Amino acid sequence: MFSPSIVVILLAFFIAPQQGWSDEPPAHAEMARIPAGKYKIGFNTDQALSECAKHNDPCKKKWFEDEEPVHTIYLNSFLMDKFEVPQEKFARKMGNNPAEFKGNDLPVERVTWSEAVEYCRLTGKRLPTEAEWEVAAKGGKEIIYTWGNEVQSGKANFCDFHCEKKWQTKQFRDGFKTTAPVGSFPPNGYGLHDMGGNVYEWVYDWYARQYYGDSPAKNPTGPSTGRYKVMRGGSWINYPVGTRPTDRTNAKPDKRLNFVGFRCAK
Ligand SMILES: [Ca+2]
Ligand SMILES: [Ca+2]
Repeated sequence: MFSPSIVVILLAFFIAPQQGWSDEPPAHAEMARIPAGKYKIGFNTDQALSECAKHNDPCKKKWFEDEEPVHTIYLNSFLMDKFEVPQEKFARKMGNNPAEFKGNDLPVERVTWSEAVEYCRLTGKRLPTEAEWEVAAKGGKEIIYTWGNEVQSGKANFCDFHCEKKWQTKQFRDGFKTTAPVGSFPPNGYGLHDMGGNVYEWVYDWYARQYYGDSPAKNPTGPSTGRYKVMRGGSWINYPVGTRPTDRTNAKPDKRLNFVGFRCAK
């Protein structure tokens, strides 16, 4: 039998780490592992168009054509940050905070692609590839949005009732006019927050409109060159349909946009 003092010591052993938790948790607590395997990526254009038209007008087919064809790829296992990079962490590592909407827990935005690459490098990580990002965003499920198949209030930060843009989707309320503190909405199937909405996220790949038609079947890393970099996941400024895991968008890598941030992979 354990003596009472041993029980006390054992209890102290189990309780102490939580009381003495440092403000820098180990990497595994900040990241989720996405298993190696075959994954379906891409989306049907007509389905995307009808999904858009359920809640918004106008909707244009050309916005969604780059998500075709749906195809299967193989990915090695990787780690993904659970949160968009918040301003406090970015500023501490980079010595500046380019964000327009200021707040320690708000996601950094107005960050260039190169700055995102540099931040990830300094933290021993890298930007995810476009394919990794899409697979991670789906959370291991075949669903239209990161949370399921229907747009709902309280699942992601998009251009809702509070959003002061003329294309706001008034019938939904997420509570945020612009950016929300990272992790304000429930995680997806892999434990990742804000993969849909809040800020777009830069990924590693150059953008090519037809890339899903000719990408390699194993660990695709994008075209070898280009003018635009891919950003993913939609943001506070978008229709809900823009927050789907399969939505593909792009911008020049030196652009500073108040709706584009990033997260790192490893
Ligand atoms: Ca919003
Ligand atoms: Ca996001």
